[in-house]
Amino acid sequence: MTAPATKPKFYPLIEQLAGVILETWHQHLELEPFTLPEGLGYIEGKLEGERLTIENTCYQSQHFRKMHLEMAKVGENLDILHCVMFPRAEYALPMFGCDLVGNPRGVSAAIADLSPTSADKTLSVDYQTRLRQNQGNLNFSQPRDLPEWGAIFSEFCLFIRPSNPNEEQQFLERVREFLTIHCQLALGLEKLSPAEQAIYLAGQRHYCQEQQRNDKTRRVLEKAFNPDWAERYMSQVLFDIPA
Ligand code: BLA
Repeated sequence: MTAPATKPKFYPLIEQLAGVILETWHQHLELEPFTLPEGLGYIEGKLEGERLTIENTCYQSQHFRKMHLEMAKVGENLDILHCVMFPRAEYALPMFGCDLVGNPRGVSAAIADLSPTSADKTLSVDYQTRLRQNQGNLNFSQPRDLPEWGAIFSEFCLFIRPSNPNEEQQFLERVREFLTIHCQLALGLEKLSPAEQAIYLAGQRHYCQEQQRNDKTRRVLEKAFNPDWAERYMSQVLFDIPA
């Protein structure tokens, strides 16, 4: 299926965040296309009579096996941005992940993180130093509690409901910072030994397994398509576990 001639309009913060993600990727990395499994680039389903559309943009680079930006729309009521950068196992890199869930009244969930994949599940000193620099300036009035599987996220994880335009812009700029730090530090890394690669790959596998426990995502996909399709999409597109 090909994308419709008229692009759907998303909640403004979602459009802006997609712009920031693509801009930062293009600014720092040499991008190559990444082909998703057959038929999963542009998708349409029906959720309780409402049309669900999913648009995927996907790249790879020297340091990242797969950089996935997804924008999904359920009728007029639910807009979702999902983004994950999967590192190549050759590099000691955390996982960048971001999810934004919006409705006509605002954004209910805005989450972004650089999640560790090392054996001791901490970020390197370089990441910690850069991430601490502006952390003290952040101020969100409605922080949200992570679910149990959220133990995969770092101490820098941002999970909030933005309560006004100022907080929306603050979130946007913090994500830009996460992405800039991530791309810049990735470019300076040496390749790991095969033994070390195995450890980081295990870390990625664990991250993906835990993300697949997100019942809220699964429920939207199960209702719009069916449980088998949802399982396939979550395990092969959203959080595919590298071999
Ligand atoms: C929450 N994700 C949600 C919610 C919905 C989705 C409807 C509930 C919103 C709310 O509680 O206000 C739905 N998200 C989707 C769908 C897709 C999607 C359908 O990406 C894809 C088609 N999720 C991620 C990534 C992270 C993530 C990369 O995909 C984090 C880096 C986190 N989403 C995340 C978390 C919650 C959430 C932690 C809250 C879960 C909870 O409260 O139980």
